[in-house]
Amino acid sequence: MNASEMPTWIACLTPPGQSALATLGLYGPRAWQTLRKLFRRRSGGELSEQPVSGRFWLGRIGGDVTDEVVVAVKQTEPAPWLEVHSHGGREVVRFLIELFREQGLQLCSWEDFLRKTNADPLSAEAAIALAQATTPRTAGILLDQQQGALRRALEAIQQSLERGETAAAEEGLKQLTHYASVGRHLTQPYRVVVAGAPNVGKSSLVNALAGYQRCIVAATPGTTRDVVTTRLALDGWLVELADTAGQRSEAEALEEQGIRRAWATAAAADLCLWLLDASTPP
Ligand SMILES: Nc1nc2c(ncn2[C@@H]2O[C@H](COP(=O)(O)OP(=O)(O)OP(=O)(O)O)[C@@H](O)[C@H]2O)c(=O)[nH]1
Ligand SMILES: [Mg+2]
Repeated sequence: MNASEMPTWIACLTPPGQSALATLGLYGPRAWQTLRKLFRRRSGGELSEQPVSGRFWLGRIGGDVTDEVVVAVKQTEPAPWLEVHSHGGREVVRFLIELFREQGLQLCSWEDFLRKTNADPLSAEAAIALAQATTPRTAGILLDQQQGALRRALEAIQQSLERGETAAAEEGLKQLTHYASVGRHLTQPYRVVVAGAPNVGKSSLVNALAGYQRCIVAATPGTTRDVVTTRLALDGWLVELADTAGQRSEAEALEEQGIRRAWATAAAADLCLWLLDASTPP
């Protein structure tokens, strides 16, 4: 499909709900002409016939009802890519999207919008993952990925192969494989299960690490029955701690259910901490 045949897309790039501002993205061959039709510059006069990359304007969009917006041209090639910064809130966003859809623009999700506007699919996926980053450390790594870190590593391996340097290529691939599981944890937490016999202090340890009383602590063995999870950042990485029921053989039916859940959670975990009471022999 050549550039003039492709559809023109619109997406809301900011989360739905209450906020002062919202941003709409427009991308495709008809984006600029449609904006020119609907937008009135505050200083008067028409927008130029062709978009100019890096320029922005203040004005209004609408008919009887209008919203004050800032429009920006992010890119002009291979097709115009624009942003409209409007007031926030579901209704203003809905009203603006409808105006553009009446002009033939097609609505897509913000994830698809990133995929359409990013020439490099790896960069698009990194930008989507960045929206889920929960710590400055993981956000920093994802920003680096979005700016092409993985692509550069793959290109370096390819160049080694083209030069016949198979050992260097193999080393590069080994490093990438090593980082694969780390990459998964940029958006998914490390799952750490705290397990052990009843009353050894599992819930107390989870509370100490969480910094608040997340779990019930009591002197009675068998206090924790269900799996209780807590998310926290350790050294800049997201960790989900799971407190579990104490493991013992002579448990009544309810406690036994908790023990089965504890085993299942431990089996799916990245790490299982088995806690022992240091004051009694194991
Ligand atoms: N002396 C001492 N007591 C502790 C320590 N950690 C926890 N306790 C006490 O040990 C008892 C049991 O603590 P919990 O944290 O509820 O133990 P648990 O392993 O979660 O117990 P269950 O949920 O019943 O399996 C409570 O009375 C705690 O105050 C510790 O490091 N030293
Ligand atoms: Mg407990």
